Amino acid sequence: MPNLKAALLLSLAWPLAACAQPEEQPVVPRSLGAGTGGDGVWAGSGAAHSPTTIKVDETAGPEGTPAAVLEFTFSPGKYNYNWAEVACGSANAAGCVAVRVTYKTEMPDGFPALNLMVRESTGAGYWVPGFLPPSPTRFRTETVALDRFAVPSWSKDENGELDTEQINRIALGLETGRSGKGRVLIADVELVPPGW
Ligand SMILES: [Ca+2]
Repeated sequence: MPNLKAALLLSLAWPLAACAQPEEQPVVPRSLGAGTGGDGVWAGSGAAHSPTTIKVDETAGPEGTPAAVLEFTFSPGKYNYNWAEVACGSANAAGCVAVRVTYKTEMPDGFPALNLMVRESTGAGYWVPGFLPPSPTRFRTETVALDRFAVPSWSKDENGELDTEQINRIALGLETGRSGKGRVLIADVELVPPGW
């Protein structure tokens, strides 16, 4: 049955060939390595009076999966802010239409919803402030369309357009005048193509 054998070989080889195309447009959501950051890198930052760290905990995610854990101490009487940022690494954001985040929060009552931001390689930031509600009891997944993102007053974009092929970092974080210690557990950040 040589034809059947050839057909089988073809059906096996085709997906491999498809994966080998380096500049494929995304067809399914691209996870940035789930909680581990994959080949991207997690970085934590914040105001000097808002000390913030981030590390990957191999079992802090849903059902014992990895999560990036942002841990912070916000000072009384100050305007506090921080960011947990992951690099896209080899995940190509070109053509994506949304960012999907799976997260859980452990922070004092009254703390605000989280900010979500994408950054271009130009340095321009686009964000949706105060959009991800606290989720203290379970991991929550939110999908945020890129057309909701806008340039904040403290950033600028020379061409005034969010260029998806230039997105190389995604960040979420908090800003508040409130004080206290808390954690944000991030189980996944995904680049979402049309239809998902
Ligand atoms: Ca731009």
